[in-house]
Amino acid sequence: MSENQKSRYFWPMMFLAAFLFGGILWGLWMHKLVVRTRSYKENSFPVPRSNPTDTTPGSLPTTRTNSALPNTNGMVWISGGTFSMGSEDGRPDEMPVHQVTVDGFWMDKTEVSNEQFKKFVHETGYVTVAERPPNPKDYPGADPSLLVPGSVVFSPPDEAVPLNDASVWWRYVPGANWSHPEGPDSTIKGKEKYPVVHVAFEDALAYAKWAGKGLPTEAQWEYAARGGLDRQPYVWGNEQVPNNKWQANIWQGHFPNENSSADGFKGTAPTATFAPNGYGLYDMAGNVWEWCADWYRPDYYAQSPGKNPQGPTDSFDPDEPGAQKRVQRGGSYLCNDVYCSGYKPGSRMKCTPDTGLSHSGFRCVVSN
Ligand SMILES: [Ca+2]
Ligand SMILES: [Ca+2]
Repeated sequence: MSENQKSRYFWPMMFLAAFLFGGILWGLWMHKLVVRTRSYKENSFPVPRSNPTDTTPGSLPTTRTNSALPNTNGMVWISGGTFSMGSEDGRPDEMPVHQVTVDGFWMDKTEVSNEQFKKFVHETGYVTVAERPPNPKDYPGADPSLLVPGSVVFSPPDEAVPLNDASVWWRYVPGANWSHPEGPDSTIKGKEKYPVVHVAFEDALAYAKWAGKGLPTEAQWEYAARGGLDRQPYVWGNEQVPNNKWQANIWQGHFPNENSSADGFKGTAPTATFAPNGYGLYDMAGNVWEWCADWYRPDYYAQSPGKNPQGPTDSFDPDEPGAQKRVQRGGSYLCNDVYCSGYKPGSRMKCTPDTGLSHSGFRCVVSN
């Protein structure tokens, strides 16, 4: 190549080299960008990639699960942290107070409402436990004429009664269920924002799966209920009725025959009527009980792991040794300090999974 030719091709060659070098740099930059975006997506709030395909026996066919990803509208992000779980002055199953760490999770701001549950039922055709005929095998010796669909409704006596026999104020009502809470002649019309009731554990689980969510562990529930307060007796602080204003829908008066409804509500209240706790969650005290995912054991706190406890692997209730029970939390409109302090954040309740009462509801979470 002559000197002239070299000179003629110098600048085109330089442009070509610069172009190729620039292309390589651009490729590397794009690769880094893609890797960084992927990493961000994977490490930020976990969105389940698909809905659960398993179903509750005898309830949801697989073709009826919701194809939508969980919708976190109406939920609050609860940042992870460590808290003192249990209480020093409660019942023995609330002890020992122990340190528990939970990862962050989303939680419904409110109890699941009638209108939310109705949407689930309409989309899936789900039939709740209370709407199914009881299986005679589960009730040996029972009068077959009594084995009809129904649920247990609070039916207060007119006079004061001893508090050692709950059957005096609970009554099995044929035809009572989530859409007919007091019995076949009752309705939820006009009660769309009220919490759904008569929900058995498997009903709550079926709803949660449909929504792409889950039920809270007992530790998640208590951590959330405390709203950032440390070892306080109430979810709002240490005074039961600050400024003479009731902070939750519980019971005032002599239980179970006198309900003064000083808090404004004789039965359930619309969700989010009372002020939220420190995390923006409503009705973590009172209104309706809320199912948790855990089995119940009174001795669990003595052996519970310190991080994200999932509950014991089996259930035991010394009050009813033959029955397997799940945990419920938060108390209901039937709680008062004489009979039931279940509305306090450390208080624990247990219930057989097939039991839905006129004060049993739930809320959901989305966990990692
Ligand atoms: Ca009340
Ligand atoms: Ca509640």
